[in-house]
Amino acid sequence: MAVQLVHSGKVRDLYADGEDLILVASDRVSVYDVILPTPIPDKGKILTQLSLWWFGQLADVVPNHVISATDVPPEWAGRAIRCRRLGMVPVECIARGYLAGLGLASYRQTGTISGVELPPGLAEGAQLPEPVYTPTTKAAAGHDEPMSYDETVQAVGAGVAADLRRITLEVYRRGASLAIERGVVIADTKLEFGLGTDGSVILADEVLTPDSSRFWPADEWQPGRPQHSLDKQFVRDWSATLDWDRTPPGPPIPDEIVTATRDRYIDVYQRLTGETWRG
Ligand code: Q0T
Repeated sequence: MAVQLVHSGKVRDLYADGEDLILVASDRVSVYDVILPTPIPDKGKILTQLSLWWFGQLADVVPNHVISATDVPPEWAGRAIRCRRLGMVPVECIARGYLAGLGLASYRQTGTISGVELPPGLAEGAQLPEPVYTPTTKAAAGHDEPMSYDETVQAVGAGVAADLRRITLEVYRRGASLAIERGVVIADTKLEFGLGTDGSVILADEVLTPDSSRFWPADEWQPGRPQHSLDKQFVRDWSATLDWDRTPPGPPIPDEIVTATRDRYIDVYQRLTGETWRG
């Protein structure tokens, strides 16, 4: 039976193959939430292989949706994962260990993030005293909204809500502590979970990739300013030199920026996994 497109995201596509799903990572790249017309060669393969490596590293923390990374249509070899079709939890599970993005905005406005009171005087990019769980809704259109812990309990029940928080923080702690030893700050990460037939929580989607997380080079980390992105900094810096208003369509990326960015994705993969990238 032929695979059928279920959902096309900004950078990844989801197909149904009988009972299973096939998650396919493209080489598309976004900057300021706009997909650029030029692909980054091998980006989808690199992030898929990184995600698979993390699923393995985290197998003792949480079961995952992976069925096979090799039993996929040959044209998608390396960039696709065959996975179990799960009932998805309607919560985006985010853990933050550093002050950036919406966490920074919330701290500046209220001194809190997701109801957690933080010490005064933290700088942009600062490490938090401990990681904070900041769940949001999964909006079909528009932007995800913060959810209180109680709202997650209303949405999924007390048992699953507690599992989501515990597992999200454990995945973040494990990932961030391994990454920092290898020169990568993982500032925050977004996880998606499904439920097994027995109600158990299963890690789905991608995990601890630079598309689902903020990765910063540890040797350039300097609280008090916006942090350099480990993967997209060259694209951002180049796009900032253009007369472009950050609305679609984005500009084509010059070859030297494409090459430097591809090298960054390979570098992240190699640093974290300790494996040589063989594309
Ligand atoms: C999903 C059931 O479509 C998505 O991303 C790609 C564009 C997000 N998404 C994932 C599911 C998964 C997964 N992963 C799963 N194992 N079972 N649904 C739905 N949306």
